Amino acid sequence: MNSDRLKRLRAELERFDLDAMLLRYASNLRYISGYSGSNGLALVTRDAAFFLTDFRYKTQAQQEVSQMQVRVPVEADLFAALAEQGVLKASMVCGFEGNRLSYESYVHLEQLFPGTEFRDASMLMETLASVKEESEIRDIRQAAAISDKAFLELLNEIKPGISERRLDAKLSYIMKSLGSERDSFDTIVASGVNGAKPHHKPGDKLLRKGEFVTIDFGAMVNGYHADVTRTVCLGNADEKQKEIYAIVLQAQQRALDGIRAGISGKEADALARDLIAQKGYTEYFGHGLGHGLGYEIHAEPRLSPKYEEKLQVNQVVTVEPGIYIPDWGGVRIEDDVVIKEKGCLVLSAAPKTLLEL
Ligand SMILES: [Mn+2]
Repeated sequence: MNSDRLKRLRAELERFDLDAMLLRYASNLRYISGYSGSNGLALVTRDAAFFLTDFRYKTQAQQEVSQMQVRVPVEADLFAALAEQGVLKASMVCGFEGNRLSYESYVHLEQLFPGTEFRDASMLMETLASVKEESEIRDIRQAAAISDKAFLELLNEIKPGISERRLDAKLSYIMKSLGSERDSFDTIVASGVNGAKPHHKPGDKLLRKGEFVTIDFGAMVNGYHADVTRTVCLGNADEKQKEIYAIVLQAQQRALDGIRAGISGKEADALARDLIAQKGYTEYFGHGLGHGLGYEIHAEPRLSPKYEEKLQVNQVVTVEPGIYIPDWGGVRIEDDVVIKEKGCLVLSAAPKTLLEL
């Protein structure tokens, strides 16, 4: 685990005017402590750091957590166990993950720590994790490389008569065979008219000749996600399919060429959105151009019309324009990129010329 992260978190505590930060969410715990189990709690103050978990994860926590005092209380309620430690005092202002912690847990905290002020600091962790270290970029690059390879293998399986669900299962098998820890998220396989639904759930529908198939998938390496989408055609594409595919590809290329540190998420989004609008399909591109990724599949920063913040060097984002036409189908093309000062580095490399299988 990179020792710098705890230091950076403490700098953020100062910036957010907090005395402590309470972490309960798995991705955040992993980021700060190195712990990759499912149940844990960390409290980081300006000069101390405690990690609590239960008996099941005792050995794992001792192996993975560095730079924090590890406690494995008999008490199963980790909030109550934290109270017994006496480190979170009534005079303190403590940040918590307002976007992750349940309401029930929040109420419980207020009861256990009367006097302590709990303040939503969701953005603190999001901001901290959005700029990637070299080792993190290496893991995402590796996850993207496995995804690319898996896609090429999968091409042999994409033929008329196979169901979306079966294709999903085969892709998962191939990715794991190539070293993926698990699927980054539930793979989307959307064929024919189903392609009009950006987040279609693969079902029993069989693929047919003449249809587009959109596959949105990703491998995982050391907890880091890849998120890649390709759309292919079964047999020869017709004129309309060629037109839509070319627009999406051109929009994506325009974004890849223009994204760099210093422009806002909104400006990045507009690179692709303006082109799709010029071609007359503005209402058929109803989602943002992309999102950050790391231990989380959807994270800061966002590339969307509402995101005014500037992109920073070494943030990793997806670039995924799409056009979705009801009762017709859709096309999405998605790559993962690292933002650099003068441009961006594309991590995924599966072919993007229109494949007619
Ligand atoms: Mn995505």
